Amino acid sequence: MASLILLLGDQLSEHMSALQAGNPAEDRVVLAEVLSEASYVPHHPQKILLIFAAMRQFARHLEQQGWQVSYQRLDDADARNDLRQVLERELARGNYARVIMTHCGEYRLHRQMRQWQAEWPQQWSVAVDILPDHRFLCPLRVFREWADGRKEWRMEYFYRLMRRRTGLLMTAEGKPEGGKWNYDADNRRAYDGKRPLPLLPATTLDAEGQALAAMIAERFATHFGDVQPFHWPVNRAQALQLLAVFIEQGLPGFGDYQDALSSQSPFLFHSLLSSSINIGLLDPLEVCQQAEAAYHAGQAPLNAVEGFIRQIIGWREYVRGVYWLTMPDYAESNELAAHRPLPAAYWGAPTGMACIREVVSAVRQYGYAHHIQRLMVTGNWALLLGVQPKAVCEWYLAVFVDAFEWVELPNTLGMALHGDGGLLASKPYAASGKYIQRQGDYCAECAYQVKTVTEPDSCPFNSLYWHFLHRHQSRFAGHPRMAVIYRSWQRMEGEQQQAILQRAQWLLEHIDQL
Ligand code: FAD
Ligand code: DLZ
Ligand code: SF4
Repeated sequence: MASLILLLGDQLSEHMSALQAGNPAEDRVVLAEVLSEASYVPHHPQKILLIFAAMRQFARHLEQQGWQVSYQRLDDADARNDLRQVLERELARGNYARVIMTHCGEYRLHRQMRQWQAEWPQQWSVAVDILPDHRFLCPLRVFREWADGRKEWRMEYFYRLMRRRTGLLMTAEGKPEGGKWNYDADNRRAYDGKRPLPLLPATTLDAEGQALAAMIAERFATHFGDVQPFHWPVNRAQALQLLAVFIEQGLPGFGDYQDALSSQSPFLFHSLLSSSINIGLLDPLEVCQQAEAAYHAGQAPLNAVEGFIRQIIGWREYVRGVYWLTMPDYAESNELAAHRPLPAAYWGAPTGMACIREVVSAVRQYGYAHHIQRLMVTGNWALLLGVQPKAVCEWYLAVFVDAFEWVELPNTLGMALHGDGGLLASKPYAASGKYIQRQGDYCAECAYQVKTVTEPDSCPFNSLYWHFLHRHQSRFAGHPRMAVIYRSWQRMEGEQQQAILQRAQWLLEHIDQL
C-alpha cells in the first residue's frame, strides 16, 4: 500500500530520507504552506517568501520527476492551518499504510510529530516513521558518543573528529593540511576597501514570485523587514550559481576579512549560503568539497578555506549536536540571570549607536547579518545589557532568513549570551567598543565617542563592558583567559570604578533613548 511523505519547508532536497524511502510510482508527497509555521514567531517577510517560493519550485521539480504531489498554498480557499490538519485531510482522502517524515529541525515540531506517531496507528491505521536527516555529516548517535563522558564539550576537538571523518583538508598521512588544524589567528583583519568585493548574482523573482511577495507583504504586514528587494536562491540552480560566485570571488578573501565589520558592505566576503544549505538546496559536503578543490587548485589560501570549512563541518554540526542533546531544557536556561526586555532598536527604533543601526538596517533590508555582526554587535549588546535570552532568541529566530531553532538557539543562547553557563563555549564573547572600532569603520559615523568611557557621549559598550565583568565577577574572575582583564579592573582607582558603574547604570535606565 502507498505511503504519504511529508516534506517541510526546510527539507527541499531530493536526498531527504523520507523521499528516498518512498516510491514515485505509488506514493504521494505533501508540501504545505501553513499559517502555524509561518507565524510561530514573526518571521521576516523574506524568510516566508524564501520558504514558500522554494517549496513551490521544489514541488514542481518533484512532479517533473514523476511524483504525485499535494501542495497547499496559504491562500487556498480550503487551506488548513497546521501540518497535522493537512496530513489528516490527505489520510482521509486516500488509502495509506505509512506516513514517512524526516526528522525535523525544531524540537517544537518534533514533539508534535512524536504525538502523531503515537496516535495515528490507532486513529488512521497507519505507521508513522520519522527517519534521520542524512543531510548532516555527523549522525546524532556519533555526536552523542563523542559528547558522552567528556568533562567539557569544545567545538575545536569535535571539529578535529569531523576533519578525520570527512577527510577534508587532511594529508595522505592523516595530518591536517599545512600542519595546523586551525588558522583563526590569521583571520582578524579589518577591511580596507582594497580587495574588490564579490559581484553577487541578482536573483529576480518570476511573476509567481512577485505575486507571492505581494501576498506576503499584505498577510504579514506587521512582521519586521522589507519583502523586496529579494535576492535569496529559491532553487538548486540559483544556489549553485551563488556557490560558484563565492568560491571564485568571495572565498579568497573569506579568511582575512572573516571578522571584519564594514559600512561599505553588509556581506563582505561571506558566502550567503546558510539559507540555501539549511533549506536543502545545497549539500554541506559539496560546498566544502568545492572550497577544498579551490585550495588545491591554488585559487584560495589555506587560512580562508580552513576557516570556511570549519564553520560548516565544525560549528554547524556542533551546534546541531548540542541542540538535540540538550533540548528541551536548553531553551529554558538563563545562567546569567538576564531579565531586561529587548531594546526597541532591535525592531528598528531610531538609535545614535551606529553599529546597532547598521546591523539592524541590514537585517531589515536583507534578513541577513554576517557572523561578527550577529555575535559581536547585536549579540554582545544584548549580553552586556543583560537582556532575557528568550526575547533575544525570539528576535534571532524571527529576523534571519536562515534561522531554524537547531542552529539559532545554541548560537544565540549559548555562544552570544552565555546563557547556558559555558556549555557551548567556555568564555563569554563580551567586548567593549574598542573591539568594534578595531574591526571596522562604524564608530566614525556614531553619535558616541568610542575612546571614552564615563562621559555623557561615551560609547555605551565601554562602561557596560566593565559593568558586565563587575556584576559577574564571581563567575568569570577565575577563568584563565579573563584573568588579565579582571586585573585591569582591580588596578583601577575606586573612584574611576564608581564613575564607570554610574555611567553604566544611567545607560541601563535609558536603554531605549540611546
Ligand atoms: P559564512 O560566514 O559564509 O559561513 C559559511 C557557512 O558556515 C554558513 O553558511 C553556515 O552554514 C556555517 N556557519 C558559520 N558559522 C556558523 C555557526 N556559528 N553555526 C552554524 N553554522 C555556521 N546560522 C544559521 O544558519 N541560522 C541561524 O539562525 C543562525 N543564528 C545565529 C545567531 C547568532 C547569535 C550567531 C552568533 C550566529 C548565528 N548563526 C546562524 C551562525 C552564522 O552567523 C551564520 O550561519 C552566518 O552568518 C550565515 O551567513 P553566511 O552564509 O554568509 O556564512
Ligand atoms: C519557516 C517555515 C515557514 C515560514 N513556513 C513553513 C510552511 O508553511 N510549511 C512548512 O512545511 N515549513 C515552513 N517553515 C519551515 C518549518 O518551520 C521548519 O521545517 C520547522 O521549523 C522545522 O525545522
Ligand atoms: Fe558602536 Fe560604540 Fe562604535 Fe558607536 S562608538 S559605533 S556605539 S562601538
